[in-house]
Amino acid sequence: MQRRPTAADNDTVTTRRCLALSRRCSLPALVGLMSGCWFSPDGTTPLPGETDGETDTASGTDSPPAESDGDATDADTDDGPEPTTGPTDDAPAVCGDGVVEGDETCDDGINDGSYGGCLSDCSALADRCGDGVQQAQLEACDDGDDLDGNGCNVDCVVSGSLLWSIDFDLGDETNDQATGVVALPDDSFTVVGYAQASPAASIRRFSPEGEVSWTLPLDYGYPRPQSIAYSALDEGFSVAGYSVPSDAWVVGATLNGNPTWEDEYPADSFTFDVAALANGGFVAVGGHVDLTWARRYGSQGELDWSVELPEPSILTSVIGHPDGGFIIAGISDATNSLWMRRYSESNQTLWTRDLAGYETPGELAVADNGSLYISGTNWSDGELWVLSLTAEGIEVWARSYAPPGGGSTASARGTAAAVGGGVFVVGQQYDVAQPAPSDILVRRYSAVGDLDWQQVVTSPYGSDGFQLANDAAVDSVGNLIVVGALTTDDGGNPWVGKFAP
Ligand SMILES: [Ca+2]
Ligand SMILES: [Ca+2]
Ligand SMILES: [Ca+2]
Repeated sequence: MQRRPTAADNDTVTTRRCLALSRRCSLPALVGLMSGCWFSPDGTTPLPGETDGETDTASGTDSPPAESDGDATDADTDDGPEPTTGPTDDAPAVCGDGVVEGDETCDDGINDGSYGGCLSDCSALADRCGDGVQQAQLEACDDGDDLDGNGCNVDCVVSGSLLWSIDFDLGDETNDQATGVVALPDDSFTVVGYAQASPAASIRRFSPEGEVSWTLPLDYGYPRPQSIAYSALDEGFSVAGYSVPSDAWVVGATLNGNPTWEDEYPADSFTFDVAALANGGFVAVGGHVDLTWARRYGSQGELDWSVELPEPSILTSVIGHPDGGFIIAGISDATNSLWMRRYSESNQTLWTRDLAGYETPGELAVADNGSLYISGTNWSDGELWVLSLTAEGIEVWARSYAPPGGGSTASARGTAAAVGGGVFVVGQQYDVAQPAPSDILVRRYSAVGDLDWQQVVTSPYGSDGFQLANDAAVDSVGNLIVVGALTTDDGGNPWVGKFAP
């Protein structure tokens, strides 16, 4: 996952906003924007959200690239004047030549004042996304800052907007559901799911717009795929799950959906999660009657390492860490608490934590800086919880949520780190005030634990049925892809929705 640009990355952020605008801009206008789209019209007042320390860098005053590498001997071989890369100070600026120079704030070569462009005298940018003013026909919002998730995003889309959603048949008309999703570097994504009452189960790859690229059936009796991981290094997937009644398996597949390897276990086993490792390969977690286990695989599915643990009682999640190691989490029945352990790249235990008060943990997530998130459900209180931890497993903050109204409950099933900080938690909401037995719940928390936004998704079919989210993934520009299930006119279907961050 790419790092979300920060305020320190003005050039990167500028490029992104301008690219977001490019759908509405001519190329010359875009070129003009690239050099100036972060600046207030008068060039003096910081935009809302800018701090005084964030100085302008694109007012046509960028220094030309250093002419030498600092080697003082350059002077010995070049007695002439230093070459210039642009007009000299005494050359008159020409508004309309497509070059930002002199006192010009912008110059896109057209300068007709149209949206996203430049005024006719090159003195200021025209109306645009990022100017802090909403142009009603063109922008859903515009808060002028460089933050996603705080109500209005950098592309002038309302934070948390459901950009699109789809559902599809998996073979029968009962409660089919999608259980896992992973985003790929090109912002396509891959979903696993299964049919409740038939052997149908599959891996399905979608384009960023939600069109199916391919489907790979999973043929393991009555399979219950639980999780999918993607390794960019190995250019392949791994899917973990089990088959009814209970045979655990972990399988590999190529980028094109061809099966490559598989690992199966004896009866009475379950596999709940699989994760890709920073330096290639995968780790899966599961368990059987008396033991839980973690198994580490190489890129071709070779078993590199495994461990069996008498405690915790169930391992529900595993996530790779940027340092090459991984973290596993589960439930300790003995203490009814959250159990976590971090391993190094060489499979050495770095720490183990047992945290009381967090029942039924769901999924782990890791931020780009290596800090951790996990969410879960305290069923006894009818509330979901989310926990922010340092990479050493020290609690930073914790939040819980239950819908208003006695008898309403919320549960968390999926966790995904937001680009630039913060975390998404997805799950299910039973709201006694609503007709549906349950709806899809999506919440975004900031890096310090504030609720940025929440969405509750009901069935577009007008059904009062059963909706839930099982998993979530974040693509390279920060969009959130959520998978789960939806009640339709002809039964339950796997559901996929894409949300603006
Ligand atoms: Ca010019
Ligand atoms: Ca605007
Ligand atoms: Ca914003």
